[in-house]
Amino acid sequence: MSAADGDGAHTLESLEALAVDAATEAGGLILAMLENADVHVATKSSSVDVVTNADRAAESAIIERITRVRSDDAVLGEEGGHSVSGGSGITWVIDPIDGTTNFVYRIPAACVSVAATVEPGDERWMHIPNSPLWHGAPDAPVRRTIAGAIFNPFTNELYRARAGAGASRNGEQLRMNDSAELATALIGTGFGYTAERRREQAEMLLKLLPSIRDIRRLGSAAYDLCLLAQGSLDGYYERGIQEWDFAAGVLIAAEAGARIIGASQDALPSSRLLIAGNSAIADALQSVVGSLASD
Ligand code: LIP
Repeated sequence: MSAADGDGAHTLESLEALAVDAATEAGGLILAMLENADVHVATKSSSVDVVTNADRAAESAIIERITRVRSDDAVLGEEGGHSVSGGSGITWVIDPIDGTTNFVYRIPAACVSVAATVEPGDERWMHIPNSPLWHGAPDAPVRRTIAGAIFNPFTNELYRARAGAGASRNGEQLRMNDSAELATALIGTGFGYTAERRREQAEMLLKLLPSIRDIRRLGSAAYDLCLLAQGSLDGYYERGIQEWDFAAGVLIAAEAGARIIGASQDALPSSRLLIAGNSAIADALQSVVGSLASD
């Protein structure tokens, strides 16, 4: 069934509503666990790459909520939760807590991110409004987000979007800044968990910092992209984030007017490098840091 027909539009709305329900329910769960001192911390790729039982509980709750009503969909979760595709063409990309370090330190910049994505060539979804906003990674499938939600339970901020229908925060339509000057731009970014990755990111920062207003490192890519969408950042770039960190945020930012680009004119936004901003800022960021993002 094409998403362009009435049923298709209804389907987009239902996908967005399901993302909202799953993200807000999981946000309530993790906040309750934190308030009940029921959060236990472990590590993953390094001693500073943390994961908690709240991440895993939230991911399980999100997957159960989605597959209960859409059993044919596939799911990819940061903490390993997944469901094999039943042929619907939809893959849900989930970060149960984006900004886990902030969550553990009780810094109010941690979000639940839920995105419904499709892959190229699936006729059922090729008629969706808005320019194709494909993202991919050198070693991951190319996909496009068609509906998504990001919920910050600390601030009770719900960001939501579906392709072609704009983006909102708590019901207020969002429009990003149209400032064109990199020299006065406030730019968000983030850093990885290994020394090698951080050296690369520091090199990028060293090259960019003298040319901008300032950097903001909030610790959640999903939240960075929402702040861009609402005009609280003028641009964002990061090397090394995963699809679950950005899958919902790129749609929310794009529906608020952002361009989402990669390391070069012919590179998709991906874990190699993701850049977001209005056209002038995105191009300027790419010209400064793009060449430093090796494969
Ligand atoms: C985080 C990203 C952030 C990045 C952090 C971390 P996590 O995701 O959202 O932008 O700078 O290093 O990867 O690990 O908290 O889900």
